[in-house]
Amino acid sequence: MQIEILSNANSVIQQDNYLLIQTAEAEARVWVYSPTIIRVCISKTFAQSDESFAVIEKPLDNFTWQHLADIVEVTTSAVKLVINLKPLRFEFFTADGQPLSGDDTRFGTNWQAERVMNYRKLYPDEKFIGLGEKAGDLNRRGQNYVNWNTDAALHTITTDPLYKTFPFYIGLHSGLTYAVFFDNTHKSYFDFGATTDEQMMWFGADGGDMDYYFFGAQGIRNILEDYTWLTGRMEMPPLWSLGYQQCRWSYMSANEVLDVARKFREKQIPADVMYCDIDYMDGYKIFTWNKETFPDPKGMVDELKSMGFQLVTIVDPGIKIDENYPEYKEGVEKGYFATYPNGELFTGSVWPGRCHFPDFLNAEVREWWGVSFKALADPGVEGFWNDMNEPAAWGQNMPWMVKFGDKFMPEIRNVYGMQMSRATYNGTKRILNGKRPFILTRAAYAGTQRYSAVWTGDNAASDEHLLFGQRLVNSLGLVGMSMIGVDIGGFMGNPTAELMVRWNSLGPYTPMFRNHAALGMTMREPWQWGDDYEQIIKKDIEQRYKLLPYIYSGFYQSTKTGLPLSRTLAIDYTQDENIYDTKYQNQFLFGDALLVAPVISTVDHVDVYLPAGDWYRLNTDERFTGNQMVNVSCPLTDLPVFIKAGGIIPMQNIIQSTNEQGDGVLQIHIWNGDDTNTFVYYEDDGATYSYQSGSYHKRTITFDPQKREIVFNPVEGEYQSKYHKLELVGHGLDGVQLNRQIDNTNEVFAISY
Ligand code: MIG
Repeated sequence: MQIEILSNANSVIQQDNYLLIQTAEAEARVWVYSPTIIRVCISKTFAQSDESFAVIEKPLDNFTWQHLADIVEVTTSAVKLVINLKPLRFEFFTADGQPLSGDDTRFGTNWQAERVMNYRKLYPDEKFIGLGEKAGDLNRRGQNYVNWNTDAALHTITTDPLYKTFPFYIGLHSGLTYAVFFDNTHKSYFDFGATTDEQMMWFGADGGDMDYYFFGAQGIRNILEDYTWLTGRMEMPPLWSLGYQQCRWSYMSANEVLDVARKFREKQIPADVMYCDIDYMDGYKIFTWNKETFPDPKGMVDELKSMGFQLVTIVDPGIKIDENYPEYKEGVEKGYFATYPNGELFTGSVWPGRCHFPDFLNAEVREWWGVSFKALADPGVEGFWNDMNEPAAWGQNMPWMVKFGDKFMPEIRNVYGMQMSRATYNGTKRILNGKRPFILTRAAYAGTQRYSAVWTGDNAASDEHLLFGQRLVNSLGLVGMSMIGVDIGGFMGNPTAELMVRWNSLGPYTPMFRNHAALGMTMREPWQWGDDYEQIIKKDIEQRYKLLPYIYSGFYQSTKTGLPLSRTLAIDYTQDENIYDTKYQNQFLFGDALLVAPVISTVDHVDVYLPAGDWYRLNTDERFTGNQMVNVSCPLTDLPVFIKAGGIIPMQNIIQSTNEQGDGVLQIHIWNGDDTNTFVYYEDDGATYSYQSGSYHKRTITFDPQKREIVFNPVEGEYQSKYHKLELVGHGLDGVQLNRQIDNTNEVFAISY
């Protein structure tokens, strides 16, 4: 095999809205998408259509560039791209000339046959974060990774690859930030200085183009806003999906599902969601129900709904080969399944036995798949869980000759799951007639936030997985995802009661709060752990329900800015070295005001790092000074959770499900601080898309501790808040009494204390 290194440019012209640069072996194109986003695509072919599964925005119509001897400069108000023509290399600077990131001048972009790579300069102090669901530390410096969506059953905390592909990383050096999104669906590789003698970092893929977007915004919040502008943001999730979710593989019958749901109500433990894993189906045939064990799906869902529960059902991609199965027959007739190159249908074995696999890359197939959900939606299901979509089959691998339209497996594997969730989302959105479906997927590619929530797959019931899971959630938050869950309790293995309790205490601060367990594992419901522990878990779940107004507002922020709900401290404390310390790297902000330190189940004291500012312990209101490590107690009843001084948190009374009206009082908790702080409160009907046409209730709350004043700014939107009273609750006000109730009117008003 030979190596070809991108050589001298022999022509540079502007064509339409891009710069076209030719070398002997390839062609480079440069587009400007915004002042902070520049795309470079280096290709040998440019034959294929310029389609992306991730990107939803278009480049600008024009941009500024100049040709100076052996250099071309593309400049925006924020970024300068210097293109060296001999040989062709790209380097990005801030507008005032500070180097951000560039090609290694010797090797730049190069090829080994179809494999394409980009070698880049590595700065001595450079750190890397991102890539989403990846093992290893928050700072990925010195690590290398592969993207190849895999059913990573039995994975450990070092397994790579896992289920998802997000080829997006953020680089940090010299007090600057930048990011790169490598939009390539082939098997891809990222080496953050693992093996290059501290000289280079590199990324590449087995095929396709060197097609990347460079982000030059300063500050990680701005980078996330740009990245999610380019690849899209989530829509508001149905409110019920933010309640407590109870899953297991499997509740084996309608009676069992109903019994568990009833028990939550009897015990007054709040919950919103029950799940049906694969055993609800007839012989694992997708879009069917087992007639013996689930004889009356509508009756079951009706009864669940009457108790304030929603049901989520699982679907896998594999369609069973069975002449009496309409989905099979129709799929074959219409040519909807993946084939071998000779046109024969590809067959793989999964739960149903021998199966064919829908070609979700085909719009007509997505349409067909979407409509099929009537079998689940008609009886009332509104949540759809997409599993095994790496895609998985027994033996894990699928022949690389398997074809999806005109593309082969190696090129589409990393987007298959995303396209399945796209089909599921668009289809069920239509069927539900204006109600928000809830979609959950295991496999994903950049942009999946537009369609679906994700969970981190088959973790294990251990303390190290508890911490690892949090790291995955935090890292997924750096790639556009916000609605993220881990199997609380651990999927494989049986947790100790203490681990179960501890993990549930992290649940309120996990974007998606779902308990799940594998087949054959001990039962995991909150009442399986003895009375005392049941009471602790109950309190944790209640905490989730109290926080829902805050959490819902946090998701609103995700829909507008791409900022995730669970935020690694790297987002706001980027330059603080301590937060990358492996001891503190799992800590995160949950929304604007809360700092959470995940803790294993076997300790009752833990070191927590509090970054700059003052902090209050949630359960005691004890005030701490930041910028230091503190050793705090952490009994199973009290996970270390802190509130940023000046923090504003809207809460509500404890309800048993999001269906319940509650007492109509929105509590506004504030914690004393030094600086003025604001919180954007957001509410809508929690169920439909009418918020997109003005039916929402949004207001900025400003807390000025110096003036001792809280201002409720005018309400925007036409939705009438379900809270008719506001109750102000002060913390850390040195004995000053703030607590009072007032009417929740839509006009501006101020409360002084
Ligand atoms: O081969 O549907 O990750 O959550 O319970 C295992 C059964 C298939 C894997 C999922 C897991 C689910 C299980 N599934």
